[in-house]
Amino acid sequence: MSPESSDRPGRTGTAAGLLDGRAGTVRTYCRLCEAGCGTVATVERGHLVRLRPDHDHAVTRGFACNKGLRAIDLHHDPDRLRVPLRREGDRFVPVSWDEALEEIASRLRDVMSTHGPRAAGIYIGNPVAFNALGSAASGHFAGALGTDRVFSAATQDCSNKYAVAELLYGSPTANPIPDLRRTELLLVIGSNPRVSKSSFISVANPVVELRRIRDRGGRVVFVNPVDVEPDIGPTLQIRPDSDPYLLAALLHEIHRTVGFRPGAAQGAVTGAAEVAAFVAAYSPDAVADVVGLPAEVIAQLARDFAAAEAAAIHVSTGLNMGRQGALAYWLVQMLLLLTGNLDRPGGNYFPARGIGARFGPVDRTSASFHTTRWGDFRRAMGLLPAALLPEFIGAAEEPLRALVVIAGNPALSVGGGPQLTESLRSLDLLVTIDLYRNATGELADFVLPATDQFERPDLNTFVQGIQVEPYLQWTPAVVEAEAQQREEWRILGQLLQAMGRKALVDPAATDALPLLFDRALAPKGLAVSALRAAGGVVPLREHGPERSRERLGADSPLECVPEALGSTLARGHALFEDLRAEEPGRFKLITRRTQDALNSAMGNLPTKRPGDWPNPLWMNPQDGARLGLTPGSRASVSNEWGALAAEVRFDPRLRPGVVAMTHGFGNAETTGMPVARRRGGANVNVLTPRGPGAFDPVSCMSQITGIPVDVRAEPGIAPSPVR
Ligand SMILES: Nc1nc2c(c(=O)[nH]1)N[C@H]1C(S)=C(S)[C@@H](COP(=O)(O)OP(=O)(O)OC[C@H]3O[C@@H](n4cnc5c(=O)[nH]c(N)nc54)[C@H](O)[C@@H]3O)O[C@H]1N2
Ligand SMILES: Nc1nc2c(c(=O)[nH]1)N[C@H]1C(S)=C(S)[C@@H](COP(=O)(O)OP(=O)(O)OC[C@H]3O[C@@H](n4cnc5c(=O)[nH]c(N)nc54)[C@H](O)[C@@H]3O)O[C@H]1N2
Ligand code: SF4
Ligand SMILES: [Mo]
Repeated sequence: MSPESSDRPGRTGTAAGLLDGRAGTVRTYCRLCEAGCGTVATVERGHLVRLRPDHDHAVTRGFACNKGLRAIDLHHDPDRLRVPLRREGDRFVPVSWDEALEEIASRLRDVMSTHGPRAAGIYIGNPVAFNALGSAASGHFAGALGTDRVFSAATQDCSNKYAVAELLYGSPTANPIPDLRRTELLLVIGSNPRVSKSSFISVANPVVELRRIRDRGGRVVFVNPVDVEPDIGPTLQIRPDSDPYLLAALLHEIHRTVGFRPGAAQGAVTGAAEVAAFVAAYSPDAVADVVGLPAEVIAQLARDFAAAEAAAIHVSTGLNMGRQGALAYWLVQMLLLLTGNLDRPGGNYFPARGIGARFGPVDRTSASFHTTRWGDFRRAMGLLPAALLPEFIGAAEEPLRALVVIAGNPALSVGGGPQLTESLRSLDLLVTIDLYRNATGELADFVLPATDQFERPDLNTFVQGIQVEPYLQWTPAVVEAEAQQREEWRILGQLLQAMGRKALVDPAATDALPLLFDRALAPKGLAVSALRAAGGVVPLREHGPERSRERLGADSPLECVPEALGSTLARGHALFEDLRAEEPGRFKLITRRTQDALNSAMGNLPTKRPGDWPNPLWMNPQDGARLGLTPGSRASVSNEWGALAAEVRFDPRLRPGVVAMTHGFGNAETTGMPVARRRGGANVNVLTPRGPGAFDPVSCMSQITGIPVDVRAEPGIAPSPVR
């Protein structure tokens, strides 16, 4: 049978019959980032021909970025996967779905019957978050296999938030967002909203929101090694990976001057004295050198924060990805809580949500840590540290032998470089489910073609609880898959069935969304059919921030220092001494995103300047001059973990001593993405710490920013793209 012959199951929720009067257009929304911008797709004869912003969208109001609108190019990329592929030696050959599913199921069964269910695991990539059915099915898949070996991109970007939210507020997804529309003073820590639109806050045009704060007389202060938005507000150009100590000093100074004053709205709070005891050592003077900011500036910010009628904080990956993302995020919560800015208009609050947060019993004791041969850690959302992937694969006892990667690219997104590549290659079975045969797929035994955002019905579940203007949105599949691509939930369900296990939803189901989500929507008096009848978008009744924690259903009283955080605080004290003892001259490598990239996912799209090195090493011109480097010249960057060569670019907005690179590149071996392969670029994660000690034990978050590196002029190393 030709693998191109269509054997896809019947599907509904497609756009047929939904083309809404304006002939041939379908209202949908972008699933590339958390802004979730409404879009309108034009369909002609079953093909997607145009994508534009949805000007009639009640919330996103016609905003969409260049990257989101290029999702149509991803959709049409001729290098996209069309059929299942099986490795045969060095080649990938097309196979039928039946053959692929049967063989994968049989090999998984073999591995698990010989070595136990924990020999199998999954890695859940970032795009799964924007895929309601795919998310539910991925979690279910691991459970149905009986394995707890679950890895995810979340330990590269946000598991510190999950961990702290769970310990403080009772649910990993209870993360209070800043009240942008009412705040007087907003701290934006470790985020570049212009480029990334940020994370853990969902708003279509964050730069405009921030500008409005300034325009109505409020203040926005950035904390970032890069002067990110000079026109909107000043940046405290902090030394990378030192955020916890700036936050501790703010609390120290507030405690010393006006005292801690939790607001009445927060209900009972216990443990404030323990917070005071933790921050006692961190006066602005004591931290000034470590954070690289003058003590007076820190003290002034503390006074301003305490005096503001309402102050709020937004933190993102620049803070999450340091060595102590959980400590820093906990200090942020303490700063909000102990100045009365949690649950207050203009402060941070828990927005209304169309689907409730999950509260379960939380073990807040130190007994909730797992003891392993690679150190103790606590699993937020059940995740294992991705920084330990090679350790799990190479373990002497109970090694991981089979891995299913769902919409992810750990080979480039996780620290490890060649060592990680080799261990992924050494697996008995590696399966990827993706739009491309990406760098990870290149190492796989099977590569399975997934539908993209235009080829599946969906519900904006992931952004519930982080939206500035809360709403639910349903979208139909805009078009049917042109070749044999299938939805992740169907693939995972079919695999389970082939193994004689129960799928989450029958993979033959024609309308899975209501089966899975109607019950969750019922408390709001909604159902998928109601969203559909309303044209897709249903704004939720606007709730003010007052008593938002209570409304969320969180348990009280709020305990500031759950026992499980004890070791995090102790580690914080120890790492302060480490930072003080650090040799001063060494560069720190930080993260950086660019307008036209989305992690590694858009790397195969042609660019305007194809000859350009896609991820240069950015540095302050002063540093460049000191090292004898000029824009366009070549540098080598190295540390104990690895080395790479890159082209140099200058950016005076960077703090001297700090260099920055974008991740997601380094596709020299990725034959499945020929355009990305020709573009070149280096995998910055060869420099990222990995293994024991390279993650935050309370959250399993990897350290990805603030990495010590040596930088040298290297005229001998050619960074030019492979041809
Ligand atoms: N050095 C460094 N490393 C980083 C970061 C950093 O800033 N610096 N950032 C980190 C962050 S924030 C994240 S989120 C992780 C990302 O980590 P990953 O999720 O592992 O990597 P991505 O590059 O996002 O890969 C996503 C893959 O999903 C595929 N895909 C896209 N849409 C779909 C779909 O609908 N279905 C399926 N099945 N596949 C799809 C894409 O083709 C791509 O191959 O990387 C992290 N790594
Ligand atoms: N164009 C584009 N948009 C994206 C993505 C993309 O790859 N490209 N990725 C999406 C994803 S998966 C995510 S998670 C979000 C992330 O959204 P953001 O978290 O806003 O990500 P970045 O733009 O990388 O901004 C991080 C900022 O932290 C700063 N920083 C680095 N190290 C430190 C530090 O130690 N301390 C402090 N205080 N700051 C530091 C960096 O200079 C940078 O300005 O973006 C999403 N949107
Ligand atoms: S901001 Fe994010 S959600 Fe909006 S169009 Fe761009 S990528 Fe898509
Ligand atoms: Mo991310």
